[in-house]
Amino acid sequence: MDDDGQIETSLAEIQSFFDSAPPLKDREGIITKVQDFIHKNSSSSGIGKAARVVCVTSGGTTVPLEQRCVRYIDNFSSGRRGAASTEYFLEAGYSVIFLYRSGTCQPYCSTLPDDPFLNCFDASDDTAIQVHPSFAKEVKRAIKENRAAVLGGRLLKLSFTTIFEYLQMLQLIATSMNTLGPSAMFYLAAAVSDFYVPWETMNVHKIQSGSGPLDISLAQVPKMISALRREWAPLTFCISFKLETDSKILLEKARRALKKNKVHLVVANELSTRKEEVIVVAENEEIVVRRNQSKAEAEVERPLVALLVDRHSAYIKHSGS
Ligand code: 9Z3
Repeated sequence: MDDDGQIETSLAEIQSFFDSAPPLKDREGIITKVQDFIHKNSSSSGIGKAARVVCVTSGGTTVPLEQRCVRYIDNFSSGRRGAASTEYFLEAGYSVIFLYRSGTCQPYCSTLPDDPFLNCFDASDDTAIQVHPSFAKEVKRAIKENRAAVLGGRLLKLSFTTIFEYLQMLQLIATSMNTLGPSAMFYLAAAVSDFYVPWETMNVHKIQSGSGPLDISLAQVPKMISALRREWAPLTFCISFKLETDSKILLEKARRALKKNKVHLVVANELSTRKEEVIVVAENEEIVVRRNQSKAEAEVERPLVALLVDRHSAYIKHSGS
């Protein structure tokens, strides 16, 4: 047991999770995209200058209850934090692998309405569709910035839905990113399921409701952050997030996660105040980061990413690369 009262995750448990997971669709295609992206970014950085690449994870993972899934358990996350942070990392000169839950917030889209296709465009003229003037600035910015980042080879977007897809993709991204050494960073903002139904014990077909209350047993998802740190990408700079709803236990849990998983920093946040402030927990200090409250549109991710970029620079310097 560790000091969180949890049983320490063994590599055997992790292997058995992956062995029993349904195969990742288009695994080879994803590997090629990731490797090409990393290769392109490491060779374009110039002699003696290490490319900075960050993997931002974003959104919540689902736990299917049936193999032909009709019902699932979800983890809360709008993906707003991951999408906004991606914009600030790109602005700071990083290349970003944005590993996001399908259907959640996207970079450069936060100022658009939920259904931009219907609200931003005007089709009253029969010959052409036009952007509604009140959204022209936002739409232009989203298209321009997104296109520049994706076509410029600095933003790779990969989507997941289930916990199985997320962890398989994270593993393959991590092992590839380790080749970049200390100049690679993980920013693990996705809300990851703690419990799941193992694939082999899962109903194949839709669970029938005729037989009374549903009784399902959930297994614990092996703690993959420590595998990422120890096995998959030990050379990289790693930041995890700790989310709680009870502010009284938040810091203690974040400190334990820092120690247990041996990550470099833990960003602690409480659900109801997560857009206002976060606390960055390091080994010897805890830094409160707040959004600039004098500006309505200011986001906490701007000062947060600035602080993390600074800490990452110190890590790179210290590692001698
Ligand atoms: C976070 O704590 C993120 O900051 C939020 C962002 C999910 C709260 P939104 O997407 O919210 O902007 O709506 N992410 C990590 C949550 C998590 O599952 N952490 C695990 C834990 O707390 C560790 S991996 O135990």
